[in-house]
Amino acid sequence: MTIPGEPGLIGKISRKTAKVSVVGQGYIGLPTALLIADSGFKVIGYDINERLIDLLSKGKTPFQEDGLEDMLKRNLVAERYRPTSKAEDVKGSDVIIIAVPTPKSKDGPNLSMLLSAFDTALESVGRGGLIVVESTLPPGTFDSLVRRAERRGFKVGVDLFMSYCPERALPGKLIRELRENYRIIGSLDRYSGEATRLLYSYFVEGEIILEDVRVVEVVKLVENSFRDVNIAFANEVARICDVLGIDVHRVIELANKHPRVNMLRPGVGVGGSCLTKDPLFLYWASTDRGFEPRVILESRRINDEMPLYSADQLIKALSILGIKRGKVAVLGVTYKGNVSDTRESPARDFIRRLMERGMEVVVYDPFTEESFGAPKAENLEEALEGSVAVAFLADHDVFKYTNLKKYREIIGNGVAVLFDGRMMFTRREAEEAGFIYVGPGAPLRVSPLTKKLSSIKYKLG
Ligand code: SAJ
Repeated sequence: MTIPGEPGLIGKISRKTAKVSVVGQGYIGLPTALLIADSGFKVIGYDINERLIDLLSKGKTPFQEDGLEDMLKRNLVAERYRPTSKAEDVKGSDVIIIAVPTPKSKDGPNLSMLLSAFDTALESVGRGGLIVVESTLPPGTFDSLVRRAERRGFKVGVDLFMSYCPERALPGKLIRELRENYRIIGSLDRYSGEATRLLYSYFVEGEIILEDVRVVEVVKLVENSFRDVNIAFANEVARICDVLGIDVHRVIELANKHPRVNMLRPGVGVGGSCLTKDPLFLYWASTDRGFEPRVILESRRINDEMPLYSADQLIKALSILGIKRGKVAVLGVTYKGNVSDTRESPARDFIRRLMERGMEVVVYDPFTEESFGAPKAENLEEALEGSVAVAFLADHDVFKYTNLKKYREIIGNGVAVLFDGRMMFTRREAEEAGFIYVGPGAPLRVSPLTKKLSSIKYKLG
């Protein structure tokens, strides 16, 4: 099947003469297109967003990922990658990869972008070509895409090949994980799977496994549900520790010494476009077929409650310290550290609640312009000066590897609470710098050390 002289699709892929197009130039489509271009193919990067295409044509990426901009520049110069918003440029492609978002709506998945991208692919793919879906699919969707293609007159497995190869790379480490992770490919026929495997083998260093497509649909959702459920457990333990008045840090540290325990980190909440919807795709698919999952749904609820719970925890701590109003410096509003993505970020609800309760919120985040309705500080100093609390919501390295004493000095005199939304510091570190430490699973405690190191008089009770 992988003989270079073979006249069909596999032959073209093995000779690298196949015309490859990637529909959707976002978080996954762009790096995937560039990796394929890097491996020697000519790649069309198609997106309906003209402003994005404009930006890419100038060699600029809309988000930050290590190595991405260099890859873009070098493939533009080598004319191996061409961004376009014209659907006719995709026409006659031998391979079309679909990497558009499949978001959730209120009661179910929203497949409108996927279906429109799929229709573009059907209109554009050459005879005997391959359509690979990278977008996350709810169970049963691949089958309905096959039927959609057949309604348009294609014979899947004969004159059109189709596969599902869900992306599973971690934002923040995208290029590395797209290269190194193992991939699973689902298809109904062997040729589709083998053609996809061959194409991906040019840039994937990890193992490539062919599997029943129905299994692949579920695996992708189970992976993200597993992570979401495990974070929910950590968040639940954090809330237990809060009411018991003990530190979750130490509990997790010690529990994780057990050979079969590996707890994740509690925090201000779970954001991003993946964990906030994939578990629900699984929940909806199962509920529709007669079994209503409980752990998955409850975990989503627990994680969704964390931003407001966290904001209330900070407000309560300040109120115990006698502070009803004041400036809160929110550091980091992206959904996690070292990324510029703010989709579904817990910072949104956290900031809204603080502002509703009369706090003066100022945001500082070197990764994004977003500030969720709060004023933005030009720099760290401006954010910190005169604040009563500093809330770390995204664990960017610039914050994590910082000198907390410097932060405390910039704040100036008065009570300064450090709200640790991402378990970035220990209580001791914060207290040694002169902060009062609080966070999910880190209840308010004004220790003798804080009292000694700080010049202020606490009004307790
Ligand atoms: N988070 C915690 N505690 C933790 C770990 C994460 O609160 O211990 C939070 C993060 O701060 C963030 C959210 O969870 O708000 C999600 O972050 P993440 O790093 O766990 O995952 P994502 O959403 O960036 O990427 C996930 C990954 N899935 C898994 O690890 C199983 C990635 O591999 C997938 O490719 C991606 O979803 C996707 O696109 O589906």
